[in-house]
Amino acid sequence: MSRRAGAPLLVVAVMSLATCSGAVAAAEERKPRAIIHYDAQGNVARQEIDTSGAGRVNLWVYYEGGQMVRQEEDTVGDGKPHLWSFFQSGRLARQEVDRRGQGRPDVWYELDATGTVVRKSEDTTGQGRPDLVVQYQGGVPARSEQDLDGDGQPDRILVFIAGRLARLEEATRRDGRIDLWVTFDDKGERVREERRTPGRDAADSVAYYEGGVLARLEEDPSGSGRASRWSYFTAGELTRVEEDRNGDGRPDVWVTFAQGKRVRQAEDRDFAGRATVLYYFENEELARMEERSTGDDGPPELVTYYAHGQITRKEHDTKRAGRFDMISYFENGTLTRQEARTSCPDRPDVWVYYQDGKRIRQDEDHDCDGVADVRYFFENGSVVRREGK
Ligand SMILES: [Ca+2]
Ligand SMILES: [Ca+2]
Ligand SMILES: [Ca+2]
Repeated sequence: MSRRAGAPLLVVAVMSLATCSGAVAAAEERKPRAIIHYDAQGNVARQEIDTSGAGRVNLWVYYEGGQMVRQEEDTVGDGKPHLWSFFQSGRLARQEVDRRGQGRPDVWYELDATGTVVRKSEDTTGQGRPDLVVQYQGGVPARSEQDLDGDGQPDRILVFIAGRLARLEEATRRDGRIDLWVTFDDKGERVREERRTPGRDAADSVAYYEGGVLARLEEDPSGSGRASRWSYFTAGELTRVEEDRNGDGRPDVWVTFAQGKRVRQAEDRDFAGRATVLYYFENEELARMEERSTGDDGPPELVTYYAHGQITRKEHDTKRAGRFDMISYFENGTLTRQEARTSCPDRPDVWVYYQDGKRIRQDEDHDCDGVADVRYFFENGSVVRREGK
């Protein structure tokens, strides 16, 4: 039940959202040819049209009850349709596009009564089913959902405001449960990033960005429900870390970084609200430890020096008089010598020598002239000889 058309037919323009065929413009000049199929009632059932006069059908138009319901268009010239347009009551309602050339649609559009896209589904992986769904409002994206592991559950949700990305939600474990929330400013730059284990009330971490660059990170590494580590960044580089070790919400460890390396660590060991132990690092190796009962600003009572992980010297203010009255020297980490100020005002007057960690000799200056007057010799901890006055 078909007959050849005697004259070129009016070709219905395909409202292509995804492709621009140009077929309509070319149709008039190249003398399109069409075959019209009729149904039993004499209504047009189908048209097969060669819109470009290239000798090959590239547009198929289907009718039901005399009304156009579908167009199929070969947009690449291989004789097969790659764009499907569906009509309802004469208006374009849906379109499907074969972008990958697999002979089946991989992008699906839904349009509202004004011809504006309201929903786009896309098969981005060629699996044959959509993994990305974008909802539009006023012709611009409002929300998208993407299934990143092909299990049919969306793992990444994007929320757009006035067409620009405002928020990202993601199930980073790909189990369909959101555990990452990212917000963006009106320049599209990341401002806040929260990670939270599904089922937990409190965040595992919250990162704050300035100008799109990480500025502060708050973490709850122990899962206590409250942040206990705060990291601060300048121009994206870590400069300071504060930690709360006793869970009172206030930091008691302060770590300072320079060029990304730890240079100083202050600790409030007895949670008294002040740093009593300070570590200084050189090339990330411990170089000095200061202990001060009065806190960060007070004079240290004990300073210990280190080289390559071994103790080399200790300076001790045993009387808390504001000056070191006992200095201990170490070799290969073992105590070898001590100098003490006991009664002379401005110089040491007792010298103790050690071998294998044991005291072997003690010199004492009794008249403060800097010269020892008495020497004691030890064996196994006991005086065995005395020299001098
Ligand atoms: Ca998934
Ligand atoms: Ca604390
Ligand atoms: Ca003397």
